Amino acid sequence: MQPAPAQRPIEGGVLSTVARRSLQRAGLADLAERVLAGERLSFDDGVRLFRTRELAAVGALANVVRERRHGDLTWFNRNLHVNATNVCEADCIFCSFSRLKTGDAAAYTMTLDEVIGRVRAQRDQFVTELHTVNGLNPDLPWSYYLDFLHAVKAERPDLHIKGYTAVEIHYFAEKYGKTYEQVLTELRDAGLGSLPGGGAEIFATRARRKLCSDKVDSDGWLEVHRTAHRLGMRSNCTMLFGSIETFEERVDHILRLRELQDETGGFQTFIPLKFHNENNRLRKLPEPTDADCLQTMAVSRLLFDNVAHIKAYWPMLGVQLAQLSLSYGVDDLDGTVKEERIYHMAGARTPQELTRGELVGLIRRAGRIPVERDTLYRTVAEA
Ligand code: V47
Repeated sequence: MQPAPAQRPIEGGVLSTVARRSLQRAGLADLAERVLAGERLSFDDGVRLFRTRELAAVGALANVVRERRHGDLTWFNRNLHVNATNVCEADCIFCSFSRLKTGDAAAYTMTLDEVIGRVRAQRDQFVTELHTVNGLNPDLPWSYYLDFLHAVKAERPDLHIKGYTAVEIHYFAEKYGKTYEQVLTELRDAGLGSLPGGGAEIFATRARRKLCSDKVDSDGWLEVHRTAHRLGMRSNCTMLFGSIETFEERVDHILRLRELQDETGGFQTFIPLKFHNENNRLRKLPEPTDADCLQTMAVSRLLFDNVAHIKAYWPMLGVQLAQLSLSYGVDDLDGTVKEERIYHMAGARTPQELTRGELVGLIRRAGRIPVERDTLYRTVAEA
């Protein structure tokens, strides 16, 4: 595994007296001292941080950790999403994108010509990443995925392809009779650069059974990423929060990821994904509040002492909340995200894309320094 790209050395962030007082009021002074001393937080600490109502104090503490790591630097990239098929065998109750059979009215599977048409349409755009995730489509041959990668790379050799969640990798292994290592090696040799963090949802068995009983289990999800890291590929990790899980299950999820990161060091960023309730079977559940979203970002920053970045995915969080989260532990806003479908089918009201100038403006107005990065967090340009 290549070492993570070097970060610029940064002056440490400082906790204000006001924040210290509210942490004391919340009974979190001991925990804050341990954070400031650089100590690792425990499961119980994580639960306390989720339970407290002192959001501003938790946010301030997370901000200190963020500033110690990154100062004001805030990352984004220019990326394009391609969801090549929404036909899916899995039955995740939170999903608004799939649960379709080929031939159903809203089902689609792109031909390679359509995929290339999309990539070609970006010919004059400075896009550095193609992010592709798909349904688990039983009607496609293995060659579809390899041809997809070869064709995109032939059209745009400079594009980094971040694609296929651990759920898809597991599905490919079962369906085409391969090991995780074989699947990943063949995809990598065809042009895959890294894995996105999707499909993790919530690892705890109780919640996972309810949310997505028929896709890869937690150990399988973690094993796919362990294998990718062993092969020298980097990946991201996510948590779907704000549906039916408890605070304990959120902390358990984060700590399982932290444990794997201790072992491999291959995760680049953690992305808490806000649950959306439209067009799926959880429509009666309220979505998490803005306060819960900010607290989840902050607690994630505090618990993940070994993952460099915390990302706010603006299409699901909302542009303004994503901007605000830059003071709650977040240091990355994903990217321009052209043509996202998964969240927009679940009711996200965010725009279909942000321009580079809009992202730069959002970051600057939050008092931070925008840095355009590539998928592997190498600086493309300081904006
Ligand atoms: O795995 C689907 C989530 C994920 C809903 O790695 C939902 O850089 C909330 O993983 N409400 C896919 N969440 C998206 C994803 C991702 C996004 C951005 C960046 C990266 C990265 C990865 O979306 C799924 C699932 O957890 N999801 N439906 C919903 N209704």
